[in-house]
Amino acid sequence: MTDLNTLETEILAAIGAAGDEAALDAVRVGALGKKGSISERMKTLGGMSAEERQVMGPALNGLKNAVGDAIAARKQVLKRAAIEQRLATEKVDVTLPVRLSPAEAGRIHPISQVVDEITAIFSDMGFSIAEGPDIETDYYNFTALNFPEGHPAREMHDTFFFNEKEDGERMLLRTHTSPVQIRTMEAQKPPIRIVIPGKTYRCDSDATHSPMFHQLEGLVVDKAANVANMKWVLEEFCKAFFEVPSLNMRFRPSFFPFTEPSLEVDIQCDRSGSEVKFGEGSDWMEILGCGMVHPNVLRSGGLDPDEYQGFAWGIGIDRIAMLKYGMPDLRAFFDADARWISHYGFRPLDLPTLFGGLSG
Ligand code: 2NL
Repeated sequence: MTDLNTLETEILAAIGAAGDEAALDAVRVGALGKKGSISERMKTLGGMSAEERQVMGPALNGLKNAVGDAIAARKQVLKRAAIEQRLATEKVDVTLPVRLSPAEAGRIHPISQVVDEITAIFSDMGFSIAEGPDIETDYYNFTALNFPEGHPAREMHDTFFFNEKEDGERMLLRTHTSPVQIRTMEAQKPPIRIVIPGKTYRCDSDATHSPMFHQLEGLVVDKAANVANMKWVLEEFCKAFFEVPSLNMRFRPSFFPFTEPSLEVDIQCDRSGSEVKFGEGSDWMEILGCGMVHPNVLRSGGLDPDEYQGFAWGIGIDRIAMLKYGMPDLRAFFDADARWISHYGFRPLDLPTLFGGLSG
């Protein structure tokens, strides 16, 4: 009997120590399974004397029931503990904001946004969008645009050249988007009304210059396209882009090899506050360059300057994106920093249109 008491104490201690249902089941098998400690003792009842059996039978049965009850009770405790544990760890905070899908969380880069805004404005005026290769020939980048061989303006562009090819020709990274206009004039007859957004390259790098930058040029060629038409187009563009109802502009004489006359355009602004405001104030800011297409450039495009004339302009996209959206450092555009893009980026489904608003 003391043997049974010891066994009971041991088994009940093991039940109390079982930390999960698997451990508890191992204790059950060890005691009540086919070869369990209690079952093995049950098997010895047959070989006992009748008197012995009368004592040991009820004692073993009692032990078996006590162990069975203790296991059942412990099982309940463990089950409840497992549920409590899951409730604690799998708790869902229903007050948290819904996590956005990747498509909704993605952001449009301010440069793409500004290109979309500008092309929306010019599309509305009847312009088409044209594109061309980033890697160009010297002819399309310079010669066709009235940069004579050996002219200092070629040096001013800080061009990235590739190694000479076998035939001695040197390809380059276009320094402006103007080669696309030459290719368009070669390929289609006037009237031409195109805008050309794209990447451009010059060997220059500091807080306000990046070796890869973005330009948007425009070209109109027709029998009577003139400076007054150009001023109207550019004024309408500036009002639409800066989202102001009226704007004073100033045209100053300048020089570009591909235009004659050449003009630089300033727009009225107010710099007295912490940010620049457009359409008001007494300051001026340079915004773009433009001019009447040089007769030599029309000839390069296969057009007779006695029959056709045109105007063109070029805008630095990066600079006007910084101006419109108050971004202080050009280099952040190309850092690929997810925190920057989530702050300055635009929602992908808010496409800029003139009827729905450009910048939302
Ligand atoms: C600027 C000035 C300009 C053009 C670009 C152009 C192209 C052809 C013919 C004539 Cl094919 N002109 N483009 C004209 C005037 C100015 O850009 O300061 N851009 C940032």
